[in-house]
Amino acid sequence: MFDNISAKLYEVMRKIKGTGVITEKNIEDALKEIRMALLEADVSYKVVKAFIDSVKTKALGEVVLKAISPGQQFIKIVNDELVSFLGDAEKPLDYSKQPLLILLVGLQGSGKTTIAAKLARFLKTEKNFKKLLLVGADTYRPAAKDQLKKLASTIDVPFYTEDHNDAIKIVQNAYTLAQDELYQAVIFDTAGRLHIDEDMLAELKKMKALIPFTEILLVADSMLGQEAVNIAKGFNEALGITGLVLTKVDGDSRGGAALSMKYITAVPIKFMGTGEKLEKFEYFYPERVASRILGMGDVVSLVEHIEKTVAIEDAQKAEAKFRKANFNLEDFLEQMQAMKKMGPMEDLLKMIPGGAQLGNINIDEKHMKSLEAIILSMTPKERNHPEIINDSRKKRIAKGSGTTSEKVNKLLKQFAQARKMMKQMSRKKHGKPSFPGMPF
Ligand SMILES: Nc1nc2c(ncn2[C@@H]2O[C@H](COP(=O)(O)OP(=O)(O)O)[C@@H](O)[C@H]2O)c(=O)[nH]1
Ligand SMILES: [Mg+2]
Repeated sequence: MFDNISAKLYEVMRKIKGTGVITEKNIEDALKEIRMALLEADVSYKVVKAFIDSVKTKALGEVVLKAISPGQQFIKIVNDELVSFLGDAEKPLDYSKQPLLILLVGLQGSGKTTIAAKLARFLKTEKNFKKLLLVGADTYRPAAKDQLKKLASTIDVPFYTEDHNDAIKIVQNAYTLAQDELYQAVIFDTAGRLHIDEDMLAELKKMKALIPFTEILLVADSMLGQEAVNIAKGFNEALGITGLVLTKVDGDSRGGAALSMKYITAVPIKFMGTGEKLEKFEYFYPERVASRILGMGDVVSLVEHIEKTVAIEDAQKAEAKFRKANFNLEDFLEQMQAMKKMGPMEDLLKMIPGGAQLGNINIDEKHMKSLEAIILSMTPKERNHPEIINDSRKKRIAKGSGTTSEKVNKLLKQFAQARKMMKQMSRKKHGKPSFPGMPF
């Protein structure tokens, strides 16, 4: 799943990733392509519109246009919106009450019976449930009960059904049995139809009225296209589902159903079926899925990393000061320390797209450390007015920092040069701040 949409979005993101200056036009163009990619992946029109509008509002805000690396900031916004459209956090089952009563609903062939057995296996092996019951309440298809019975025996979980066609009676009796015998969890497999069908919904509604289900999970084939919306809506309006289970995620579906159904129902996608075998069952992690769709996990973590350590405002303040050319060694020290907080330069470089190829930009951390030591050995007055540093001060600073007078001299010279250049640049009112002659 998602391969197609992923390839398309990756291309859009790749184009915008390294963009140093971003305009409204860049954003509009990227959004147009994202819109196409989503529609081609069969995401519902309504959901595509909501998604694009939401990204647009955020992307045209101050943050992107003023960010240090706007292209990457934009990718982070798209990623965050994807996560939010897929559900903000994985929602496990509610284990607080026992017996855990799980009703599985969905169209015929969606994978309910398979999921019933997968869930039972999961509760047994991963959650250590000792007393589990699988209930065959699909009285619509002749072989349905047998199918579940066979699966139940392969995982050694008790199976319950009755030999008649009254599904409601079967469900009721199974519930009574679960209470009497203190079962910890009961999973009810029900009948589906090829389409949303009034009889089917009426039967399920009756079950819901009789039994206090902990979860009503809609099992849905991830191959569903535009009709996913109506199916999700139909089941949700009739039953008030508590979660979604996406099946056949291993297939070559385009992934649109996942985005659409979560948005339309506002209930979390709790699990995914990723194959016919019973162990092919996973939690649905919105973050992981979003990063698989975008293929830009690295960029997102880089932006998060930088956001965490250097507030954008701080960087802007420093930049403004630099432009005014009253940037002094105190500010220089602050900048260096802020960079240090971000972790080893090499790790940081690795996270920058293409950063691994920047091997020839040699950031000598030892050199940075000795520069820092020199500045730290200065008095605040010296840092603010480096011109007062005479030979005897130089000697004292060299001694304090464990360096030499020559090194102190070199730093002061480079700094004076940099400042001079900055003054010229700001007089011309252009040019990006940098540290000419400095190690970065
Ligand atoms: N590849 C794949 N096949 C699945 C998956 N889940 C179910 N199936 C297959 O889909 C078909 C219908 O599943 P079933 O559980 O009988 O659906 P139900 O009619 O809703 O009970 C069966 O052949 C299953 O083996 C899955 O996650 N991946
Ligand atoms: Mg079935």
